[in-house]
Amino acid sequence: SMKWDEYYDLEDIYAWLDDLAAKFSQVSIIEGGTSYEGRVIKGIKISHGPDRRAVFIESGIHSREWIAPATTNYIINELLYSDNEEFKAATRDFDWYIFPVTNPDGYVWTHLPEGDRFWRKSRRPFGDQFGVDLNRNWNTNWLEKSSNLNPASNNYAGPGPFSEIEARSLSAYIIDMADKIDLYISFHSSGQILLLPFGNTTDPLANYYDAMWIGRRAIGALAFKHGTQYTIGNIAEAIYFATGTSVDWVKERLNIPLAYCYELRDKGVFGHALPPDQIKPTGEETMDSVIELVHQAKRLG
Ligand code: 0X9
Ligand code: ZN
Repeated sequence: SMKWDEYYDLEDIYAWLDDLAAKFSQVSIIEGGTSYEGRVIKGIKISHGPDRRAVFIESGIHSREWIAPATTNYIINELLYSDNEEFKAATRDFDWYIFPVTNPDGYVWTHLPEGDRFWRKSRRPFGDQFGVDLNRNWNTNWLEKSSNLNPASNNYAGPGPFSEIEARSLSAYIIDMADKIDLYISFHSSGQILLLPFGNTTDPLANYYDAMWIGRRAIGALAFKHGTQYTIGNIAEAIYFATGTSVDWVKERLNIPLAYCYELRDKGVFGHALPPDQIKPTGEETMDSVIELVHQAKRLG
């Protein structure tokens, strides 16, 4: 089982997911595709019965944002082990599709001694450069904002939309079950911001006011636990214009009712080097906000 006082490498996370699938009849291993270096994008499905609507969670598309997979793992653990009646109801009421590490090659590279702790992209070589920003590679307004065609850049969008096997195969997985998804969550760090689509325009999405109202409730629930303050807004108004992102793609192409991207802790102190003693409080507060999102998804559904 996981302790919440350290960050785990890919091997340990995948072994833990395998253990859960062996232990719980409601848990099965799912595969969101393969990485350039041949690793499985491994996830779990939690299902307490047929014909349920779904919650979809992905994290780790930016490999240096270690708190994102750690928080996803914390949520998985709560869904399966918590005695909290609200958490148990949320686990039972939906099918959960959860991929903690959607950029496994990058994540491994951030853990290797000869690697780079602050590597953001995938690891596919382009000449003497490496990697695509996998959160610029989705087929939605590709290459328009905070993106470029320079493989040396941290925002290299790739040679074309869905040119990268990680984004392409995960998107294919999502398409196959899209009509089940009521709530889609992408975890990133940092900045303590809850983001709504879209990143290409400040114009409000169709259900902007509902999504903002629900998001405000979620960051209220989050703050209640440890006092952590989040801001909220669409990607373009809350941070910067960015296109080719997963959340924009699920909203624009698949019309998922509720789609959010969290920029987790912190706000300008440690950034991606968030100390491990913040894993547990980040997990706790984020779980509370996810439960609020699930309540609202259920009310809408
Ligand atoms: O620039 C990004 O890709 C994200 N910020 S980060 O500092 N984590 O790199 C924000 C983009 C909006 N997020 C999603 N659409 N998922
Ligand atoms: Zn990120």
